[in-house]
Amino acid sequence: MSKVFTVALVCATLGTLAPTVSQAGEQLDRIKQNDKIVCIVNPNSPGFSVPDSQGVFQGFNTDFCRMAAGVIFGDVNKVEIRGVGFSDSLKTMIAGDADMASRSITQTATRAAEPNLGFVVTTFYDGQGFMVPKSLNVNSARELAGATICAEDGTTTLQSLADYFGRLNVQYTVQNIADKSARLQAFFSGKCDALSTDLSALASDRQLAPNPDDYVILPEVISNEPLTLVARPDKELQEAIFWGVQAMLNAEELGITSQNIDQVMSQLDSAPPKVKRLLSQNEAAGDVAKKLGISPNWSYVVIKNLGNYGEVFERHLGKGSALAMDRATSPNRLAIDGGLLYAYPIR
Ligand SMILES: N[C@@H](CCC(=O)N[C@@H](CS)C(=O)NCC(=O)O)C(=O)O
Repeated sequence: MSKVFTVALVCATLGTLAPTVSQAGEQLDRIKQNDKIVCIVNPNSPGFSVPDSQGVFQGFNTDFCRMAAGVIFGDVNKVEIRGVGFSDSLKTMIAGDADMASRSITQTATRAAEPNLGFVVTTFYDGQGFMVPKSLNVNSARELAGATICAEDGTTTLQSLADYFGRLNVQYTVQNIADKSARLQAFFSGKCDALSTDLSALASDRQLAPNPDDYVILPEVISNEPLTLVARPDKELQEAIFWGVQAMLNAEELGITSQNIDQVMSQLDSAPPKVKRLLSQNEAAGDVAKKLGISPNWSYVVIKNLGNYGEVFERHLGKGSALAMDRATSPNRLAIDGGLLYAYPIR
């Protein structure tokens, strides 16, 4: 990580230091002039961002790119989604060459202190873990003494490995391979005993194995990885993205889905106050739209086209998907259900 950020600090532009109030929202204005938002994702991460047969990116993370387009333009398709490797994603954002990133970036203090990285809202609460071939007959990370572990520099991964095994006083060797395909190739061909990264990435990478059933994810979770949307620092842009995610969480709490939202809209006058505030242009949703300069029906567009948070999770990552994550035991369920997703008030 340190190497990336030494370069990054030198490269960071000073543009955002301009103090005049009139400049607030200039990035959002520029995005509107361009008639699209440029969003960075992982180029090949099943469930999170992967090109479909038409070459269009699909997945949990890409839906948050579309969410931002829906909030800003009232059209979830006004987005250019670019697949970029992890370290290059941070460099691209720092250099000011993209508007946002939706791709397994942990919000850490040192990254958040970078002038050009605007951390906005955590979309997935994760932690680092380990995947091993079943044939290794290992049931716990504690049994990995002497193992060779494939991991990636420029991420939070290597430091957490050192912390964890240092605490256990266990020796291990790291195969540090920056390129994702080369790293997976090394692991699947047996050059490493284990692969370590975020649990979400492990579940996704497992789908890229010649036979996913040959691999198992170990139970240990060795770090906190709040995977967070990053935007160009800009008050209006950051608020637009933040409240777009909150609309998805509020909708889930209120039982509003892509399937029933038109029915809800047809009876909005007699709907409960919280529903009106979320969806009516005469209530909080409308006030927010005017103040931020975003689409007047931003919350409707997001829920209608993408769904509430739970729908997006289930579609790409849930039990019916290839990744088969059980949301009921995940931190990524609503706070009212015991999870960490706390819907901020739209009022
Ligand atoms: N969340 C951690 C780790 C992120 C991470 O390791 N991402 C890797 C694991 S899949 C990745 O996206 N690699 C693929 C790539 O570079 O495109 C961080 O922010 O440092």
